[in-house]
Order: sequence, then structure tokens, then C-alpha cells
Amino acid sequence: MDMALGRWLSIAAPVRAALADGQPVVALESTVIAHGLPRPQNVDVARAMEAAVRAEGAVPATIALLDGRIVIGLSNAEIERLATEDGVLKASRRDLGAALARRATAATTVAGTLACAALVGIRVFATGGIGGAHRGAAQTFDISADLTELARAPIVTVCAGAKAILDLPLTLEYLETQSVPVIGLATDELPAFYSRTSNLPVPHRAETPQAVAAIALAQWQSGLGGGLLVTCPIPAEHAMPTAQMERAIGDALAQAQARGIRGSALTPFLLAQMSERTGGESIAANRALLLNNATWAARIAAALSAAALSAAAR
Ligand code: PSU
Ligand code: MN
Repeated sequence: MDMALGRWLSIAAPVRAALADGQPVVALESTVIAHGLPRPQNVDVARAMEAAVRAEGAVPATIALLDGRIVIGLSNAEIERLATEDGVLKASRRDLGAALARRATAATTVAGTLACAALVGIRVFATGGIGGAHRGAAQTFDISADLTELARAPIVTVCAGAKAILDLPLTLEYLETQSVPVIGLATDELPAFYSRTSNLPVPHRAETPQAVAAIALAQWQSGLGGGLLVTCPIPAEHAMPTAQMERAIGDALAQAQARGIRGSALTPFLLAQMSERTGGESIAANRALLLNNATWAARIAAALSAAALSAAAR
């Protein structure tokens, strides 16, 4: 790493070693910890995601900005700090430079995490739900920078689709425009976070982590570059009834409208409203899908490492 970058970036020793050896590494985001889940469950979920990655033989790298440095691989104490401290910012890619310059502490969104992970060559990232086109985006233009960063960073992102607080058809359209391949893992449909299905077909399907790795390697080794989005449905035993969720979403959106919540505050507001309106059950579902995604991401990272190492040995 060059000196200039070293000033702004710290890589945890196990992450650095794994990257140097071509061993599997999985990036994890931090906005879900600081702004997506309530305390105290957020700390527990963050640690459990790391454990799920390790259980598959990969190295977790939770990413955030701490006191003006990009940290790739937070320690337990750093995760705790991010989960409990007040005033932690939410940083998408556009916010990173300004946050670094003023030595801020910030959780990184999917877009922010992808941008940071790409700096150090991490190839796989696990999250819960991606940001997307909000309902009404045709008027407001509120489309998450997650969708453009998914196109830019050469990383496989594993998610459970997107929450139905968003406009899912519009989100898929925008991913198509950005040329992000959406790959259903053993599914033909875009999962809708709490639900396994949405009736919206995804363009590609893969049955195994090895099949996902093969698509990613073809895209990267051919020089096409860019990212890929893998969607894993929530485990069936944790899926939630759609009608109940739709009522909560309707109420949450009405509150946001009434209070004039817009811009980067909108997603955290809707997430908080949803957790209030659906109670503990949605938190348990959220936890289950995050751990599931971390597990599959680690398996994809292992498949990518194995394929790259065997190619190098040939
Ligand atoms: N969706 C969720 N949980 C989350 C987020 C989205 O179900 O925690 C977070 C992610 O970090 C995502 C961000 O990248 O919200 C999107 O924010 P925005 O819509 O402002 O881009
Ligand atoms: Mn937005």
C-alpha cells in the first residue's frame, strides 16, 4: 500500500495476512450496526456475523471510519463503540472524503463499505438488504448510491434482496441500467428481505457458491470488471407474513411523509419505524438473514480463493 493511502487506512493484521495469502476474506458493513438495528441486539448481531464467516474458514472484515481513518477489520471493542456511541455518522461513498478530513467516526453503508473494501482488494461482501430506489423515486430521484457502487466495485455482494420499504421493480430496473448482474442463489426471484419471494424474476441463477465464483471470475478475468449482486432468500423458518409487513410499511411511509423526512435520513427513519411497528419478530428475522448471508458470502469467498489458487498453480 502506498504511503498516502496508509495515512487514511488501517487494516487489521488477520485481514492483511489473509489478503496477502489469497485466503478468503468477507467484508461486513457497519451502518446496519449503528443505524439499522436497535441496541443492544446490534452488537450481538455484528459479532454473530463475524462468527458465521469464521465458521466457514474465512476472515471477517467489518468496515467503518474511526476518528478519521478507514478501518478494515474492526476489533470487538471497536464494534461495541460503533454500536453504542451517539453521533456516529452514516457514510455513503460521497461522505467518505469529508468524514476523513474532519477525523470523524462513521458507519459505512453498502456503498461506503464497497468503496473501502475495493481499496484493499476484498472480493466478497455480506450485508442484509441493499439500499435501492425508494417508492416515489420517479419524482424524488431518491435512488441509493448502493446501486451505482455495486456496478463500480469489483466485489460480489451477498444480500437478502431489498426491503419492501423500497420500490423493488424500480430497483431491479436501475440495477439493469447500471449493468449489475443480479444472481439468485438457488432462486429465480428477487427475495424481498423478510419474504423469500417478490414475484420479480432475476436475470441469473446459480445453485452453488462455486457457480457464483465462476461467474465472478469470468467477469473479472475477461477484463469486464464491475460488481455482482447475489441474492439469498431468508431461511424459510424466519420469513414473515407479507400482509403484516405491508401494513407496517404503509404506516412508516406515511410518517416519513408527514414529518418531511428526506435524503440520507429516510432509510434509517424507515428502518426504525419498521422495527418499532413489527417488534422483536422482525429483529429475529433480520438477524437470521444476516447470518445466512454471511455464511454464503464466506462460502463464495472460499470458492473464489480455491479457484484463483488452483489457476495460479497451473
Ligand atoms: N436496508 C436495510 N437495512 C440497512 C440498510 C438498508 O434493510 O441497514 C442500510 C445499508 O447500510 C444501506 C443503507 O447501504 O441503509 C442505504 O441507505 P440510503 O438509502 O440512504 O442509500
Ligand atoms: Mn437516498
